Amino acid sequence: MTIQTIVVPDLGGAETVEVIELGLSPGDSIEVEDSLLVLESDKATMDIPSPASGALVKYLVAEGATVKVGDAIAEIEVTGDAAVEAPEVEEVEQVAHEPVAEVAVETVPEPSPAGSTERTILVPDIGSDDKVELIEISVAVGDEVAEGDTLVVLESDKATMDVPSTHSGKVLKILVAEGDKLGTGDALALFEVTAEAAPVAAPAAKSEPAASAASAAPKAAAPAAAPVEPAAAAIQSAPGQPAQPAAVASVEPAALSDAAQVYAGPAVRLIARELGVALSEVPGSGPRGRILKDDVSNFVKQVMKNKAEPAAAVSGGSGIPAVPAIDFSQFGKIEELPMSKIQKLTAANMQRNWLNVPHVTQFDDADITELEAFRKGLKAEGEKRGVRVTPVAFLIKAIGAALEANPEFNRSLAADGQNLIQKHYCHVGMAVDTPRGLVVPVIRDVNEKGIWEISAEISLLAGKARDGKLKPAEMQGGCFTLSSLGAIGGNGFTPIVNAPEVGILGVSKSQMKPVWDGAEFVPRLLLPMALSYDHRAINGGDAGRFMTHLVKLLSDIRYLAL
Ligand code: CAO
Repeated sequence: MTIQTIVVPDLGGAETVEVIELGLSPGDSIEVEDSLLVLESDKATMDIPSPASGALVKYLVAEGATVKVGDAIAEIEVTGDAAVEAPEVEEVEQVAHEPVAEVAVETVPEPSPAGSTERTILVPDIGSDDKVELIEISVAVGDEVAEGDTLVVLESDKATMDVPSTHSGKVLKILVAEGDKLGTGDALALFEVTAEAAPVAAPAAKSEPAASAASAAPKAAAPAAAPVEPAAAAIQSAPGQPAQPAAVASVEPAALSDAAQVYAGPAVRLIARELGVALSEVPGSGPRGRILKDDVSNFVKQVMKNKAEPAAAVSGGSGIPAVPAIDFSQFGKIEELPMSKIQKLTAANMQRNWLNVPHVTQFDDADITELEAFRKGLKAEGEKRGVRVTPVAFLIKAIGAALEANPEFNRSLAADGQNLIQKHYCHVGMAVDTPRGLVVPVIRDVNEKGIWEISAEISLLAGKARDGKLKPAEMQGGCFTLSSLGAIGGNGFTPIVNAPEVGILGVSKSQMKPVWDGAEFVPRLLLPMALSYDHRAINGGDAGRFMTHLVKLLSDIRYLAL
């Protein structure tokens, strides 16, 4: 039995790296080249593969530890003939890093009749004779590309490389397709380069001969190593970390596809491709949101489960036939009005909530005769305080109390569709009708506030909403929504639940109506209310109790003081 200690290999410039993924458990068997652990410098993510077959004895470091060249990181028990002798540094170096190159893009000038310079952009020296796969073309014909913008993304089985442009100019022709296997010197694209950028041709392959397999990957991250700076490859830059300036920082997010933007190592990308998983849809649980192998397998499990149990999934609603497009001009004069951003968001949210939430709406009237008499009595004091008290303030106060007494309504379905999140705070959203569309500012901690304070916040938030001055934070965190059309009119309506909340109260215009008191009809002011709820989280009984409680609070506001 040979125990071999694995040490941090030559990092080619980076002084220290962080241990970001320990993928095995002691005793796990491992084959040559299987990833032992993942290290990350501020520029590159590196799988450290095993130099031999065997089993992991133990890791000598923890996730998050900072290590440097030569530090011992793991022990493996080597089996059979595959035992590798010390010194391990060299052994590990030889297998640890895929040659991912100082990717200096070589260009070939072409004669141009128009006087502009056409250049063919070639795959740079990738430090290996092996072909690597082109997984992403980040530009299109006709694009004006700035120097440093990513042209394509290449991927070997160990590393992903952004290949940036050494020139500013216009893409005349793309000479490759996604999935192509490319090697050093293969033509990538034809450019019409702009005058000032033309001289930057970088025969990097010649001035910096192909790096050895042992050192190429880390060096790709070291600015000093690349003879033509903008051409250096950005390998898997971590979100939130300083990326290689010329390679990634200048790339507009829209110019990169999901594949290039996600934060995942090469091994994870390989698995994702094999399984047909779009990494952009996979939530990463690693440091700084890095996507781990487990994240991919959990994602696949969840997708399979959702297929098997569609009713349990929180999202869905696919497979519904689209409404056919119609040319309305055949019926008369029309004009096309652009939707505001808020209108588009509202449309998307409403459709999502309507499709995903099994709605039930329950109706009742609250007798607000006394409430209104009391509210009107507050008018003089309100004027002194500069606060206008409308029925909405009482409704929000009553909703807070009803949520506290009926905690089922202060929940959300967890994203897995298997759990409920009980909230122990009480923030109520208020739908506000604005010229740009519907917005829902949130009044926080309503149970800790009185009618004056709530009234002042209603005025403030409704004003900000109408002026388009609401901050995103002021529209987040709602537990339940109130939609009041009382000032506008109507007998009733069925509001759509503002998921992931599970309930919404729609209030219409109060009206004097004759009410039988057991002896005679008496005139009472009745407020029509409609409570829509998510029947996955709320039962009819819960809703009945919530509504009855609300009616009681509004019909006799002394209960609000209890
Ligand atoms: N019945 C009768 N009168 C009512 C009432 C009701 N249910 N609710 C409010 N009113 C009265 C108020 O008392 C006020 O009259 P007074 O000044 O005489 O007291 C008047 O209507 C105007 O009230 P308001 O609308 O200015 O103020 P508010 O606090 O009642 O409402 C807000 C604030 C933001 C809820 C409201 O302005 C608004 O935007 N409502 C629309 C919400 C909406 O669009 N919902 C639909 C969403 S789903 O598409």
